[in-house]
Amino acid sequence: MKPRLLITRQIFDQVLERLAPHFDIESNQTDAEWSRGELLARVADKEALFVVTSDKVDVELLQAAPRLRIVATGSVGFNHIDLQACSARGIAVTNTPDVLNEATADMAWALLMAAARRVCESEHWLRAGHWKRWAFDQFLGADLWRSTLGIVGMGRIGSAIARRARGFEMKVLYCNRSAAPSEQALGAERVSLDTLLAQSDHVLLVVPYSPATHHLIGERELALMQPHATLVNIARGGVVDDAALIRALRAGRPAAAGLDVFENEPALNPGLLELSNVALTPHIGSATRSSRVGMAMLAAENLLAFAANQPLPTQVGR
Ligand code: 8YV
Repeated sequence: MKPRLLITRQIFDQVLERLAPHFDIESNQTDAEWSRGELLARVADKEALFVVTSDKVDVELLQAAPRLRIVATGSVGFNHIDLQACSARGIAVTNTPDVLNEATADMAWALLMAAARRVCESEHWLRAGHWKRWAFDQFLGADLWRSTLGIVGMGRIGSAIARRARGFEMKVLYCNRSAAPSEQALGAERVSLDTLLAQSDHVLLVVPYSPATHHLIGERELALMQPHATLVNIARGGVVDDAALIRALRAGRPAAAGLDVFENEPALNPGLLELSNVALTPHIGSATRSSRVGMAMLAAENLLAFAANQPLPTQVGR
């Protein structure tokens, strides 16, 4: 008998076709997210579960899923999964590293440029019919070329961002638990978080979320930033204290922000919507076709390895 697999989102046809011969699949075919109760009911008889970051895999879910053997998340981040509880039950957890590095690094740059050069703000102004004349001081933004970039979290995505900074002839500072092996090749200098915040013209957050990085950037840290600086968060909601950021942006320090992730997403702190100096995107850091298909396919490869009793390609927390 084939193992039963629950897939919480619509996925690409080619991925479903890869999985279909090996699993008895129940998947969400609608645009709507299943309610928590519905998810818990559907997972009850499943051996395998394919989730995304908004599906919380916690003790409650595991209790509702006595047959569960594997959780494959279609994401590199796995802070939505209780690894300890899974491991205590002998449930394997897999993620999707690397396949999204370049797309996510591109998005960090897209948000940085949009925020620093006021792309969204000026577009809204233009669409609202305010453009009557050209002026020397209209929508002055911050320079990127030869500025100082601070990268908080120099892992695979952080390094991909730093590589792109070379083309902008930027000085690159970074902070990380340990020195990045690519430090020399990237021409990057490791400093403390406080030094990075104080010396950078642009700060990019790329750290995984954990209790240790909860509100890593709050009121004190924002106050260390330069008034003209830009803050970009493509990491996780909760790494930034959104309420503190709103107060700081209102006061104009930092000058601008670019945010792809939020504390209670998809709900947004309404204060963000009132600010013109913030560029907002709905958690689309990895959203290119090749990257998203790569992520779904890697999650599928892990599930197929499980079905074949083979080592899992990208297991976490072992
Ligand atoms: C995902 C992400 O697209 O991989 C991650 O950790 O945050 C995004 O790339 C999204 O969270 C879907 O699971």
